[in-house]
Amino acid sequence: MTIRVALCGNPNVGKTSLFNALTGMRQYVANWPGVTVEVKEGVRSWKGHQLIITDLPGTYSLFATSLDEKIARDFLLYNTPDVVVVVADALSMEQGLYLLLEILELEARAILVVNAIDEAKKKGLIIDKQELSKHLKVPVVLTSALTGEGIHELLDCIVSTASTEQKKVLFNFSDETEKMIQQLATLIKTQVGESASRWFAIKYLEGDPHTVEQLSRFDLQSSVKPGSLKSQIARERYDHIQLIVKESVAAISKELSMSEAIDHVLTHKFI
Ligand code: BGO
Repeated sequence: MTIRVALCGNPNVGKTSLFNALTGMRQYVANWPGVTVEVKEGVRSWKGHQLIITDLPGTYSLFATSLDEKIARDFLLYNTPDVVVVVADALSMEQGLYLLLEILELEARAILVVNAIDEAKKKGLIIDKQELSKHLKVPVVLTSALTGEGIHELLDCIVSTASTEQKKVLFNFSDETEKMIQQLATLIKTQVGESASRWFAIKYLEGDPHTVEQLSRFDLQSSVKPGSLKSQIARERYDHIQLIVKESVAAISKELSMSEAIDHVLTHKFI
């Protein structure tokens, strides 16, 4: 079976190192017409399967304001890879989890990789992958691209995830926000299709310039202002992430209090 895998994550989380660990020397620059940013692809055989892994440009969100973000988002939206691996840094997971929540809106089969687990252990942090997985409803693999820890587990996880049923594991916003999303999704579903309508509704309410432009011909502005829920949506996602991190991160080192451990993972300000 050929499995198409997209690797995405914030810049500097070890995505390139992980890509190298997964694909070794079997990588090349993908030939994407009209795309000036270099995108690498690599191939890996694993237990009878061929994995084609695309290393998407590092991005903080799928808000299409930069070219890198637009490339990553268009790839996920229109190429629909079989599995999306979202790489987060064990020492500052917050933004990586934010990206994951956005990607889940695309109804992708996603895996969360928490990389640099060697660094987290050195600092006395325990990251409970079962707990993370329970809250996020996606498989979680802890890796170190530096030592190779977790790489085989990740390959196994990609193979097993590829053959699972594609399921909706959407983050539920507050009732008030959900109501606005659903109202807008209903208005646009004939234009963008049923399955993408929630994604476009959220992006419109966040004020994503690309989506606002795409939907401008439908004259939605009289009923819903673009960007009207921008801060509300971000706040609800971050609140949810903070709760998840509080449940999933613990301190093993005596010098590190529990709140310091959580603060560290959330903000990376500690030390
Ligand atoms: C330098 N563990 C540890 N400890 N470090 C890691 C891991 C890991 O699991 N994974 C990656 N790194 P990229 P993006 C560097 O380059 O893959 C390190 O942007 C240095 N360079 O080695 O490039 C990795 O693709 C000098 O560190 O990330 C790299 O996502 C001194 O994280 C950095 C120290 O990895 C970014 C580190 C000249």
